[in-house]
Amino acid sequence: MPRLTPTPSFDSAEAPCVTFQREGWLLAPGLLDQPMVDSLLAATSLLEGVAAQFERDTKVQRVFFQMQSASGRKGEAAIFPGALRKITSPSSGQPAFDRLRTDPKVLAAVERCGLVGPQCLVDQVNLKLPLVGSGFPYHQDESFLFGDALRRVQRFGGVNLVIALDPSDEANGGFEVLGRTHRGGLLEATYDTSATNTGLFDESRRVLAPLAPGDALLFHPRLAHGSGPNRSERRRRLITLWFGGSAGPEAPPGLG
Ligand SMILES: O=C(O)CCC(=O)C(=O)O
Repeated sequence: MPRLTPTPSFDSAEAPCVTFQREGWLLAPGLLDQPMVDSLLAATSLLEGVAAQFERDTKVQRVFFQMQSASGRKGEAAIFPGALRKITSPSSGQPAFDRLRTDPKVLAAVERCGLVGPQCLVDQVNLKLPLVGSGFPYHQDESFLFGDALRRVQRFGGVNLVIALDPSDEANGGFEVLGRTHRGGLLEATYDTSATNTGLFDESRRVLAPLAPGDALLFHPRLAHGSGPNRSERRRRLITLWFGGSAGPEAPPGLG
């Protein structure tokens, strides 16, 4: 069963950066207000409109549309035209997503976890469609970094976060973290999106934290995380943002 308490959070008495370094993650309830969530949902709908007839993964300008296939595997045909699994760089197509990369509340939350001079490296929105939306195998985001972004995170640390646009819970494939797994190294893991990678990482501190729209969960780029399929008739749209530091002290222990 997922462990639900105690939940590391900005609402706890402990300094957020201390909790973040120990647990590898932290909840920020109500990070975004409803008008902001509504503007991001509207932007997501506009991007879904662009992809309405897509049957294959497609890049439009700098926005990459990854389709939901029957197996969940990347690169396969869409389960139906317009069925989206993930949009990478929605900020290149929609101003609401672009503004989010420098949103003061988002930057402040990331800074409270210990990052100095945060720079957004990656933005995405995951659609996880009702009934057909597949899960994300447990993985460590740091293993996908390369070039300048990797060097930045290695030198100054990084903080990633997800922000819920819909209520997110066990039934619709809520986001899961494997607490404290950031303390080990990067594990060799294949990233077959039709798999789960169950048993690869230490799951003894697995948490599926239910999220309301606007809630955020911040996590270390090395923390293993993932999610199950959406078995419900509800949507589960979730934004992911990755930040690297840019100045200040070299990465403190547990951040780099
Ligand atoms: O949307 C999710 O549940 C998982 C997000 C994630 O880890 C990813 O996009 O790589």
